[in-house]
Amino acid sequence: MKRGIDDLALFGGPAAFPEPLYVGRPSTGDRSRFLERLNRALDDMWLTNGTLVREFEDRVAETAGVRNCVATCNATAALQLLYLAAGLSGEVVMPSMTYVATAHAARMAGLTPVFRDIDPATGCLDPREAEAAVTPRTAGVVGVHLWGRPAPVAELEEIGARHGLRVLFDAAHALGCTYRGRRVGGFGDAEVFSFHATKVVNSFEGGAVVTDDDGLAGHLRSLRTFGSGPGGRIERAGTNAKMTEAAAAMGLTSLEAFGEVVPHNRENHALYRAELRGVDGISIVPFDEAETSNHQYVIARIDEAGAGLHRDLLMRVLKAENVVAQRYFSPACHQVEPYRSERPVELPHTERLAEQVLALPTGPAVDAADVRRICEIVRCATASGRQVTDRERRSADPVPEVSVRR
Ligand code: T4K
Repeated sequence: MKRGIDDLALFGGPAAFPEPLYVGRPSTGDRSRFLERLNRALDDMWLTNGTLVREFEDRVAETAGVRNCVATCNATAALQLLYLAAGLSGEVVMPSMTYVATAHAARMAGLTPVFRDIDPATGCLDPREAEAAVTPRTAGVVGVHLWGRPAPVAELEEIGARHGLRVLFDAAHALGCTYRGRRVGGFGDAEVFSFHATKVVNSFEGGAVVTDDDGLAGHLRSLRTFGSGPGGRIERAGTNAKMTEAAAAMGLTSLEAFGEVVPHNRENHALYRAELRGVDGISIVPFDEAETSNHQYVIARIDEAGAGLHRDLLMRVLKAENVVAQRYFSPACHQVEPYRSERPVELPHTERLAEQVLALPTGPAVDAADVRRICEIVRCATASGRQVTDRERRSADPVPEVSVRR
């Protein structure tokens, strides 16, 4: 029990967990099914360019309700290929409140990311901000379904139509989520999923572009595979961004577990909200009850004025207890290099959110008892937030100089 701040591990109390509890423990599914698939690839001596990747692409397309899925080695590569295949040049407008991969992929494709502010109510790109950033140099708009909460799809699609822009979505967090009852995957020109180990469905590393545009999908397949076309003929410059058979074996197995993981995540999310309801300065970012979400992230907002301690200090309090929280996403993209130096911009809503967010552990490796314990630590730390802040500050202060009388 954490009754007072002396019980906190940061100040010498026993850690709440004997082993670290992480955000983003992989959902690996039924190991025997995975090994069966891996053995098949080994028996066939077919380790890449094989049937497991094609099967995985079919399953992902089915899950997202789209015609085409082009699987890649990771989502950053998928984004980069999409920017290229969409024929963009010049500027792309995007939120800064995202993982830096959204921006870096554009930059690596020769584009200039133009960051605009979020709607503080949703954390997603504010469409009015996005439209105000459109200039003759703008080639596209990128929406990000932050933490699985859908971007303002209709508004961004309208902006695209009004200005003749490509509209793309970074759906790295949003497999299985819906927008106005429709599954994420078929919006804009194309969307990109991530299957990184920490995602709700993982393929060790992996990503995919999904789209209903057959021409765009063909172009993406070619770019992913050395620029090759039908019969393996090289028809353009391309790269090697393929997914391996081992990755697809994990992807398929993890996808089979998806149906069980989501309700578990939903329960964890609801429990966090219930346990932290009414705690000053702490709120858990909610999901729209009218939509389906995969609930893969539990995002707490820590308002220092109410909680008495800063998000970073709460993170250290938790870390001492073996609870490894993550700042998804802080700093925001416009606050890091090269963007910070090259195109300084002030985005007050983004900066405020980035200062407050903390992703808490959830997923198949985290159960209700873990969530209750984590919330107990948060309640204990925030009940005496100012004392925790003062005590930590004192312990971090250099030893005061002793004046010596001569
Ligand atoms: N767009 C968005 C909006 C994204 O969030 C991302 C990636 C992308 C695009 C690009 O997707 P990918 O190219 O990665 O497919 C992570 C991931 O590397 C990254 O995929 C993810 N988003 C981002 C939000 O988080 P880190 O540096 O926080 O992850 P890492 O590897 O330190 O793992 C976090 C925690 O997860 C660890 O403390 C422990 C646990 N973990 C991690 C791994 C890899 C495990 O328990 N097992 C594992 O195997 O970036």
